[in-house]
Amino acid sequence: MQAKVNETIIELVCGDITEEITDAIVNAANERLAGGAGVDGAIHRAGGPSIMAQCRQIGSCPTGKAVITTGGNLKAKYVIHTVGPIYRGGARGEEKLLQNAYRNSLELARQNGLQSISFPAISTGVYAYPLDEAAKIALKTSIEFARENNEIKHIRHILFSSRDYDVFCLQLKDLI
Ligand code: AR6
Repeated sequence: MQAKVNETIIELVCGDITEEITDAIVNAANERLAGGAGVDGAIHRAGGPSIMAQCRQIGSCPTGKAVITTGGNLKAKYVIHTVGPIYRGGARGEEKLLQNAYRNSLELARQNGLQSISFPAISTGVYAYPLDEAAKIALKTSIEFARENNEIKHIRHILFSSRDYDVFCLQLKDLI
């Protein structure tokens, strides 16, 4: 499913983010940039050791912020590593932090002259963010960014299961 917002196509896809050919893919990392399970593990495995070497140089990334490395062996030229919040009930600023993770990743892509970016469903795995709420924040932030900026032409949200894809589709229909 896709929607056009000004000059930007926002697209939902069911698939594996390591296969993406966008300028950047986004990693759902941890603050230590230490690698881990889930999409983080998959990106480092597919991208090879040069990505971790750059992460070590950078050192860390606070929750809600984003940093950029090259894409190593991936088809994408860059990996933007962001850190979503750990969900602890919703009253600890999680919504704002998740919004910041998307927003700062998009901003970093724009600053680097990138035109296309692929996101996983940040925080919805190990970090346990409820999927429908996380989907709404992800898509609202993408739509807002596309309304305010026209440099990024393609924002893709890559969902790892058909259930996640269906939840994102429902939220996108609600928002456009
Ligand atoms: N392509 C697309 N999406 C994927 C892939 C893939 N190859 N693999 C998993 N997902 P998670 P988080 C989905 O746990 O919740 C790590 O250990 C997955 O199904 O990867 O932000 C980090 O080091 C889920 O929908 O990230 C951190 O410590 C989504 O990606 C912590 O987990 C996010 O799940 C971050 O937790």
